[in-house]
Amino acid sequence: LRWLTAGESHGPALVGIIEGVPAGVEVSTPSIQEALARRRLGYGRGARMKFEQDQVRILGGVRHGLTQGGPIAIEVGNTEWPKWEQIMASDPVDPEVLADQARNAPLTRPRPGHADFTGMQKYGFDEARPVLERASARETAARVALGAVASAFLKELGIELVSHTVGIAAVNSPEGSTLPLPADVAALDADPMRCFDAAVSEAMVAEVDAAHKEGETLGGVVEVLAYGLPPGLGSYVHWDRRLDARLAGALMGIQAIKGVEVGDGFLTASRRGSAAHDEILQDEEGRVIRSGNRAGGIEGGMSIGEVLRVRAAMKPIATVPRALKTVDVSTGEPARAHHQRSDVCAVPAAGVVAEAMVALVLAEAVTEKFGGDSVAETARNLRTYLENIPAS
Ligand code: EPS
Repeated sequence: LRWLTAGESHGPALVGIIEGVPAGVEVSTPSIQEALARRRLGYGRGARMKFEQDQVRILGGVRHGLTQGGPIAIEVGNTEWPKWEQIMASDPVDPEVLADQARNAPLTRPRPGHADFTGMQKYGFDEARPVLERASARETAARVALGAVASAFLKELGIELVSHTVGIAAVNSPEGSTLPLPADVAALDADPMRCFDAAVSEAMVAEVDAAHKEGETLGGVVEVLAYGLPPGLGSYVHWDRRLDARLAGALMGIQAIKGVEVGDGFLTASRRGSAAHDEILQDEEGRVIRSGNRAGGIEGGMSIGEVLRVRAAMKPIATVPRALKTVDVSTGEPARAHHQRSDVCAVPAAGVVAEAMVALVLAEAVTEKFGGDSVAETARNLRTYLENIPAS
């Protein structure tokens, strides 16, 4: 499986291409549109989330609602494009036309914490527009569209994903809280913070309101759970085949993510060995069970057949209304970072993006292990494998 996205934040569209998805997976424009709508959820987003629409067009790889085995191309059009048609035009534009556009003013006061400054140095730009256009988390819309395809494939194999917010700034769900199940997704999507605990969610909303009033932005922690994974996805035989390594890389590849944890992660480091691991036991019928899931569903770089549990920590958004100190690169003088508008907090959306990234990694691991040119063949291979592995 391989995939790629292209496009800019204020360009005409984002495009995603995914290759290696077997034939016969149910995918349709409404199903992708629905996935994208979930990314727009969450209390604390800025005005842009309201007026801008994601317009989905499947350009290839799907026929009459089913994948065909070839590369799948999805366009996520941006309804705001007419406002940016000249500024973001692919072809040269008359400089006089551009000079009239306030939106085109050079962005010479890079934001600390953003790709702005180093991106300008690296690519040789004299202002930050070209950097932020591609660095923008708007690009995650294309990933969510591709993630929807990966999730649909996984679902046909009985693998279902859930994402939720577990922390906003210092407001956290208590350790060991009940995990949401696939049946809880609708309730999570209906919660303003996509948090499973109503009281914690309320405190999170209050935290966002307080930050908004003070011109601040907030980060937080999201968790992704995968139910129904067979044991043996990924491998211990080489570092880059480890499922946890691949998940960590994928999650760190989301804009603004600064930390990733598998299972109890950092907490496990503070425990003694006897309290850190999930003991292997047998139930009354002799089936192997675990005493818990502190490992988060992965041991030795492989899924173990328990619920997968990974977390990602997002830093506060770099476009801080209470603008931070920077240097104006056009004058070399100290200045305040540019700021027009921003989200206070995009953590609930980051959960949906993290879910898409986990789906893409798992879909890849599944195709590696079970192959199959049609989803029926993949399912058959999975079934045969499960029937033949030692259960105890
Ligand atoms: C983003 C900044 C904001 C977000 C944008 C990502 O855009 P702007 O600076 O134009 O207000 O709204 O996210 C989206 C448009 C989206 O669809 O998620 C950033 O700097 O990453």
